[in-house]
Amino acid sequence: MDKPIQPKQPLVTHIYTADPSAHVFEGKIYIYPSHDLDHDAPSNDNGDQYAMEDYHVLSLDNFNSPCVDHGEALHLRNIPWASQQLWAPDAAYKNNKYYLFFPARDKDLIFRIGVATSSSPSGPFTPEESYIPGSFSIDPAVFVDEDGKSYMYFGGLWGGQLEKWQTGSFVPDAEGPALTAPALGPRVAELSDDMLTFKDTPQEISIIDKEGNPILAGDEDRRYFEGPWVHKYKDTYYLSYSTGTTHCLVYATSKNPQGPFVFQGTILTPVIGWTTHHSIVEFENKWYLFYHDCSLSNGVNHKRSVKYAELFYNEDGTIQTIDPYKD
Ligand code: FUB
Repeated sequence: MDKPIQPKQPLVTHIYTADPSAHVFEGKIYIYPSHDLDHDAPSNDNGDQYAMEDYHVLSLDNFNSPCVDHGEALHLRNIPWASQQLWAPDAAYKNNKYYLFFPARDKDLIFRIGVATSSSPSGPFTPEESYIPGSFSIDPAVFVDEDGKSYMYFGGLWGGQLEKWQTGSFVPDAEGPALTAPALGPRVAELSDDMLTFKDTPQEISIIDKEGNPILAGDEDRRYFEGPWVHKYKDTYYLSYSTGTTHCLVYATSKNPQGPFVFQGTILTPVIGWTTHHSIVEFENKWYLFYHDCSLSNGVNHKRSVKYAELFYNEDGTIQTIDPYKD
């Protein structure tokens, strides 16, 4: 019989998995990861080595149970508008349906965000004919608020192409802002009731320090890079994300799901591997961080494995920093 999963250990070892988005659906924990390919192509800053072609959904009955791989839930070949690179996905439940949101490059090699639907949280998912109109860049994370409104947060620098959208259209040669200028923020868009389109043009989220000043592009310990996630704890919205070049998961808080968000601190110190990407979920009154590292592949950046750790809040709502390699 399969063994129960252990904290800070790979959830599965038969495939490489990354970018976990965890949700509680139908009383179980479902994890929507990227499925890293086991190839030996060279790496570059554009992320070409992240050449993923399909998604598998994982689930846990609870934290004492083995992890189930439900098999292929969606393949690139079945997505009419996409050409390559199925990067970090997320999922949501609404209207008695499950929605899988995912980034991929379109036929012009521009990253867009697509959606696919299923009657089951484990798929298979049927993609829409085209990507979400007005979508761009990578790393969609969908937060369904208590009032029923749904928001998609997205965006990533470098290979994620966010720098190229500063004017509102795609400018292939565009660079990021000067190091002394405000950093680019993730984007947020409210989703339509059918979850298939944006209600409005996506807006840039502002991340500020406790004095109200914008976090600057040169502040690599705090500025937004990629991998947004939003959760709510005691009436406060927490926006957490990767700092990319400094390899931390950090967070900022707000009383409004669209910000501005005030920078607070670090959730996870660097893992083995270049990327760090996560989700935060409540299950049976405890909170958990799902994340990935490259320990199983001995440090190969594009061969990652999803793990989890329990997450603790302090009395004032701040999050205790997790060291991925300490018990
Ligand atoms: O998995 C490909 C990319 O790596 C994701 O979209 C980023 O967040 C980073 O984890």
